[in-house]
Amino acid sequence: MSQSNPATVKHDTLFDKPFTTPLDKAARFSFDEQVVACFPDMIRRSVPGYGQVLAMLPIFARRHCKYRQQSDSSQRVSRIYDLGCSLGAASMALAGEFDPQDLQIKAIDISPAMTTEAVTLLSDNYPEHDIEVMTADIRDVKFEPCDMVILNLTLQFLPVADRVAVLEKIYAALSEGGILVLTEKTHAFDEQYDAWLVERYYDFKRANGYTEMEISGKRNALENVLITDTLDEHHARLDQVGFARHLTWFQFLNFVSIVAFK
Ligand code: GEK
Repeated sequence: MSQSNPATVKHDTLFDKPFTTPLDKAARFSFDEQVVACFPDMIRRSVPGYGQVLAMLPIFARRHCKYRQQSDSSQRVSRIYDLGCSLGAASMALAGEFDPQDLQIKAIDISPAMTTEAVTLLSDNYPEHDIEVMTADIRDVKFEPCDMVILNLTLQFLPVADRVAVLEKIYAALSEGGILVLTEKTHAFDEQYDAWLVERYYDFKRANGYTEMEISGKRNALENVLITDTLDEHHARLDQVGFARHLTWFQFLNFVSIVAFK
């Protein structure tokens, strides 16, 4: 089994330059071939804490999925969903830390450009792992029983009205003792705090080499595509779908990650 670091596996990364001319500013953001080509570079430079969150996924999986294997005399394989998998970075982070026989990963994304590339990356790097990549809308997927679900920066792209239904399906599919890891961009309820967080987020992007035109182009393209909730709204929704315990385990500016326990 290949033991590559997920941050350095075979991504032929093009530099992220999708919003560099004034006309590009009008483009609505979509996960097409142009985005796929520069995606690993874009997400690392524009999501604070992206690498740290990915690195913790196998650590969480080891605690929660291993427990399930030991408590089950049939030694069944742990099943993990990676929803909105893009190029499969979360699946790769997991595969890199588990033996092939211990995990079954189901990676799903609505964008065929993403899943086509994810299949290549995952099969090149982890040919022996049981990783199924599916092109589907997670709102339509019927989930099988599972031990861990990863929603890494994906729920924010669903219409707000559809979020509860997806979380309800996830809750129903999770085994007792299983976890959901929900990572999202958020906004603060307080306008002044929000303004501070957003400004410091743009400073973060500037420090990572983005120009003013790229920052404003991306902001316009994501308008009405990426719709953030507040942290309180996320926790209220998790309560609503039945998770009795959920904890914000990570926050970096306006990006948060929550673990919800079933
Ligand atoms: C990572 N998790 O690298 N059904 C399935 N996929 C969807 C849907 C949907 N309804 N809507 C959007 N997507 C990844 C990063 S990126 C985050 C996730 C970002 C997919 C979309 O095609 C895209 O690949 C992904 O959600 C969001 O750990 O680009 O900021």
